[in-house]
Amino acid sequence: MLTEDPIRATAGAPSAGRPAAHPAASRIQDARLAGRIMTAEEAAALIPAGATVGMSGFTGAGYPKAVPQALADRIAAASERGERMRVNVWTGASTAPELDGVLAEAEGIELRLPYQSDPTTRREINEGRMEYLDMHLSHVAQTVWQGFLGPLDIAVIEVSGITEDGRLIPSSSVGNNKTWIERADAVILEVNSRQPAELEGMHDIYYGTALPPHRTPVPIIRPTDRIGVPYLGCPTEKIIAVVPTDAPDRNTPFSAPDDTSQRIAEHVLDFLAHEVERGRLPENLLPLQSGVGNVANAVLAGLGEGPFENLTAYTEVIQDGMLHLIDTGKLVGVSATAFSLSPEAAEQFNARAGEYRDKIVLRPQEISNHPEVVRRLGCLAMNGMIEADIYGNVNSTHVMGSRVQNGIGGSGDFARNGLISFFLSPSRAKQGAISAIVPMVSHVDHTEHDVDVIVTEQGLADLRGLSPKQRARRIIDHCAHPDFRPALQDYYDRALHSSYGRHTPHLLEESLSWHTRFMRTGSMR
Ligand code: 0RQ
Repeated sequence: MLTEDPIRATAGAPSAGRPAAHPAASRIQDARLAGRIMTAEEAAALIPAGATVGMSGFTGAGYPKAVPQALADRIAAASERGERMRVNVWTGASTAPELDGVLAEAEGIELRLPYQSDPTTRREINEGRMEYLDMHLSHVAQTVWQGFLGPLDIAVIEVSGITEDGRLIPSSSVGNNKTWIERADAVILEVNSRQPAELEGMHDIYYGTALPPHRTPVPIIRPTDRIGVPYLGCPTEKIIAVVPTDAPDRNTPFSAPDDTSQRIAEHVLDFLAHEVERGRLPENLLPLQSGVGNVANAVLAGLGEGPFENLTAYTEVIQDGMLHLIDTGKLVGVSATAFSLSPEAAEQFNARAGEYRDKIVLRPQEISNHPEVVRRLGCLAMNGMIEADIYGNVNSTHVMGSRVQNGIGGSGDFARNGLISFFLSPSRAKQGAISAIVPMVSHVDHTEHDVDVIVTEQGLADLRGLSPKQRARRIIDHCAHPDFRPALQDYYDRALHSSYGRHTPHLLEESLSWHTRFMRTGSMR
């Protein structure tokens, strides 16, 4: 949790004389842009009602920290006057209370994309007051370039500095910033002096993307290959405001892995060791992709204790576990698009950012998650899920088929294209009332064709090379919780004998009854 209100404490000083004293002022080296310093309120006033705004930010890192609050204040003031003001908000991924939270609270977002994890935003979406477009994170830039999402009016981008010749030093995430800057009619920059100056040189911004038929291969052969430049470019005339800030990223506290996460991690580590033994994976494995959250961190912590050396990662986010693996020398290189650290890990990173520079590359999310590169490198994709069904279809996004939790994020980019796609989850949710293994998922994000390995604390089901009926037996036996296993077995046995077809046996009148029972009684049992 933040201990101070970063917006009030650090937003740019009033334009009447004080900006030069702001700690971020020395980060604005370009004299032309120093002349455009203004307050967050002045900058927010440049965003018209109904605008589409592309904001920086990815998993709580590198999002603008002052302008969204000022915009939310404007929206709230308009509402008090009886006027309705709303904007469309595009980001890299999830942001923070100071962006999604305040704008959602003000009911100021008409449409949001592509990934969020903010409770207020989630409430607004699920109560039908906000439109939400959930997309594969690697697809966002090309969809924007194709024009399906309409024009982008303004980009609001956090950077960690501006060089003398106007190049932008990216912040703790890259996300879609390159695309937002290129596509927006006007750009507002927040220059955040709290981001370590040593971030300079860590980024790799690739300017070689194009739409078909002009696309050429993305020339990444090893996870940390650098194929671009360390700076974002933006024509100076496009920049209409520069707002100095001095505020930390929202960093989610990290709790030590619980028993369930640890058991899931143990199953994954045993499996990886087995794959090495069988000669199917090299001793240093293949580039790791790991989702966010405690289970992912537990797997990374387990790797820290395990026998694997010289590991690499080609992933979206760098969380605590990855930093720790770098510190222990086990992880020799990471490609990502953002950090997602606890306050303690962020402090440690900020103090020693320079030491990490040759081991970490931060890229635009269309490259960090690029299907071509993920397939070439053979990533080991490990993501969380809401539920899986007995045939291996996975729901990552919707509770009871209709309430969105967060979004698909990058899980699909990696699950479909990685060499081995793992989905990890406790076998039960909500104090045991819900089974994560169900007869039929209530929403499909990853089909049976994209899911190789399902892991719960009960065990691991390796589904590679198995037919639907073989998969069902393995998932029920290895992954279901004993409280639900007999009922799953019973469903499968009856389906086997009275299903319309015997290839993927189902009892359609019953297949979603576990979910309807939960909605009716509060339990799937
Ligand atoms: O709800 O917060 O109300 O307690 O879902 O569940 O167990 O804390 O697990 O934080 O790892 O999230 C799939 C959401 C899992 C995540 C998901 C409820 C549960 C809890 C969270 P509460 P946990 P996690 C890289 C990859 C998609 C994006 C992705 C996710 C809450 O992993 O968003 O993979 N994945 N990106 O109680 C009802 C069930 C449930 C359930 C869990 N079966 N039914 N509720 N919950 N299972 C990162 C990015 O792309 C940026």
